Amino acid sequence: KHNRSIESYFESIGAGASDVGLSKEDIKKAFLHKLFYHLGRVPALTTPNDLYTAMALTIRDRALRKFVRSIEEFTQQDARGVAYLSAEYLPGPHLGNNLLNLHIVEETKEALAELDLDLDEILDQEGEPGLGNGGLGRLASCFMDSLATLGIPSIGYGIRYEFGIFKQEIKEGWQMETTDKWLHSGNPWEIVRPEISYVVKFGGRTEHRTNGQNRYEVDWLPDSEIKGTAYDTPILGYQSNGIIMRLWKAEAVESFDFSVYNIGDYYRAVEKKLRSENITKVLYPNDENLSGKELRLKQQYFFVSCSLQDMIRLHTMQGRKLKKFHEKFAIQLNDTHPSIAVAELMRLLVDEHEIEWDEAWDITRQTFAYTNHTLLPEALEKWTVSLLGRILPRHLEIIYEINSRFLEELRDKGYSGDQIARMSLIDEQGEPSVRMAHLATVGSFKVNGVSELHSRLLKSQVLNDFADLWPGKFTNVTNGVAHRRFVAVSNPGLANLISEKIGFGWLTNLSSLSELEKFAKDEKFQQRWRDVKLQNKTALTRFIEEQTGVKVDPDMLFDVQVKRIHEYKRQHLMVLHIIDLYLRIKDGKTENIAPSTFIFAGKAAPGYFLAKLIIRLITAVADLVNDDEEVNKLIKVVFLPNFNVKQAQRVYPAADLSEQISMAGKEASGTGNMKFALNGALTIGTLDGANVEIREEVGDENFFLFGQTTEEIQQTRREGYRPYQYYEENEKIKRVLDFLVSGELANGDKDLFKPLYHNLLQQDPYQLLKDFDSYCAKKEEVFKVWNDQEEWTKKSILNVARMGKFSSDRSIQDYCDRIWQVKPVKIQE
Ligand code: CGF
Repeated sequence: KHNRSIESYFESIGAGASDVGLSKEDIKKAFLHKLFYHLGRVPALTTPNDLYTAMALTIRDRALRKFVRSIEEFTQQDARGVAYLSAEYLPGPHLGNNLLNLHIVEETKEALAELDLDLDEILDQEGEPGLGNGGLGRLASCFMDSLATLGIPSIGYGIRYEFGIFKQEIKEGWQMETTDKWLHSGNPWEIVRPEISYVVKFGGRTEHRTNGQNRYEVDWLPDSEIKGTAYDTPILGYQSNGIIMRLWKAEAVESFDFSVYNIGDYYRAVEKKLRSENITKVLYPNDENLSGKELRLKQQYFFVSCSLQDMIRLHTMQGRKLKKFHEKFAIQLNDTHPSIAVAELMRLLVDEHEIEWDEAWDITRQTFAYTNHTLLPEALEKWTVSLLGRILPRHLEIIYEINSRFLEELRDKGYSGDQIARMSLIDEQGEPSVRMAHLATVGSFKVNGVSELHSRLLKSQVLNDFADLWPGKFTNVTNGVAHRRFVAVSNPGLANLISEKIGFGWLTNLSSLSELEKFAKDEKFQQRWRDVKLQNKTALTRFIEEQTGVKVDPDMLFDVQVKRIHEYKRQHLMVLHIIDLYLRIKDGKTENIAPSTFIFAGKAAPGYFLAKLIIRLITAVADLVNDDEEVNKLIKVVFLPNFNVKQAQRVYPAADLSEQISMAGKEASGTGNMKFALNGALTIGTLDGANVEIREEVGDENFFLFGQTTEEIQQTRREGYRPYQYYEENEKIKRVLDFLVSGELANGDKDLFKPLYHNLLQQDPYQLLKDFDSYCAKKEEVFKVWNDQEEWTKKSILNVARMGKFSSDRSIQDYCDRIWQVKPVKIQE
């Protein structure tokens, strides 16, 4: 009886699809309906949040319709699908993107205008779920957008953190963190599914025995259980399917234990409930350094277990055999954060579904694929054997079993003791710990890096032994970005100009931007290109003043570095150059300096002292520069607090120059680099991550390259890098560094920046001093080109025209072809 199509249900009640219609009248009617009957508001008493919520609910209905239709189609076609497991997502505001995807921006604007309301004000009202730290989480959300657009049967699983990434405020120049209460005014986009919930076990011990049929069995007797409940958010594709991001919230298995009858136990039961809910309370705010926190391991296991149980339910619900699981699901591990899934799937198959080890291992290894996102040693996750054994005793046994079989295989192949120790899932040096990247690699059928360079380094360095053993397992998928969000929604001026010239094809096929090439030298087109940029810069100027009180001139060159604050990203290299400019201006040597506003934004991990000191340095230099009449006509410095997706959408469209200046070999890919270039910013950058491919695409003559290559960096290190030598021998470096501790910054405090000063002089682990001259020289070239606006604009147009490769649609297509072997199933409307 449930085999009827959705259309026929609508027909049977005489409603037709128009109940979620997309005309101006439909939207207006639905919006008022939501306002009155969902929120219970009369017009005179509505708050901005009510208006936003009513609009969001109106659009959510329409998104859900797409999603329901997609599910219907996926099910009918019994399609193979993808589950994307990610501990982080950064979806950004949903409303604008959904309006674009439904193609109803104009209709909605008009519907609201007829009610004397303004769409932009409503859009501005929306906050965002900060359920990630940076690149990795935002990538996951770009992928959701593209999965939906391409019609890939898919689902994104994650964690519904009650508090996302902290809110950053700047107080007396320092970063201060406050909690992000993103659910405070409600979240109209999600739907709670109380009926979709699973029990997840923790702690306790295992019991091994042989059953009546001589089968070896293991019971896990946990010491606590927690329930995970699904919260679904529909993610729309562009004029296409809808998919679901399913996030798990932790709850006590029983909120109140009714067997207790005395007050003391009642309170204990309440405490237990609170403890359980702690698991999904807060996101760990470190992007590159995971410090072995117990709660973090619990979070990872919790969401992985819920997700796998859910997939098994979805798979078997339709009468399919569990042994065919891998034929229906490819599971992508977004970094090692969900890699405990390898052991969990084994446990579910072997212990709970009684599949023999060898067969279960075959299924597991044909199910998972693993994306590595970093080469930084401090970011490669490890869990001590003692912690893992205490929280997940059965999983530790399974990991040991996987390892002993794997090492046996290596021994059979004649591997040496050294090699075996290097490849083992257990690191025996110091306190024994489980290497999660090794578990993910052994348990997956494919492993990929996120840019050509990164994938190459992954194979030649971090996972070198594994790449030798299984060369076919390793591949690359260069990251991409949701260009619809980051150009069409964020930069409507540019999007309209592009569409006017080449049509709308670029929205679904970014490569067609190449048709813009022929206009690169067209003077009229160049002028309009500049007009759009100026408009965006003027809008950002207002925002900057509102946020920081600093007035900047939109005619200046906007030179921007926005990303997490990290030594390897070298925000401080940009600052050293600004100090050099300041000193030059003070010396009266202002020739060749193009008037510039240097804009920074980004969060530092709360426990990362040097990163926080770098923020303090930026704000100190900003105060010095902005308050000095002699200087501030030529340069200004801004630190925009609380960088997030919404702010990013204002910043990228207004940038002239994009700073991608990490030490080569450290940034796996970067995705901000792509968003800037797509918005017409030129890049100054090193040969790191995806910069390499961006430069290949846009052409060397349209990219400001500087600094050492990965190989040169290694060579410098091998030769014994002595940063002090650069200080001694390079007058400019000496002057800039001495300035840091001169007391001229930060009200005469000579000690404040000493830790940075010493760090650079004594270790300089990211070789700023070695790359400094080359960076400064490139900046001179930037100024020169900027002074020739026609030349600059031509380069800017060519940059955009040649960025076709960097859509996340292309990345997802690569995943489908190279890894998942999944085909699109598009809904027919
Ligand atoms: O992932 C990153 C980012 N920090 O989240 N890595 N991690 N982990 C890399 O550092 C970026 O280079 C990369 O673009 C991003 C997404 O792959």
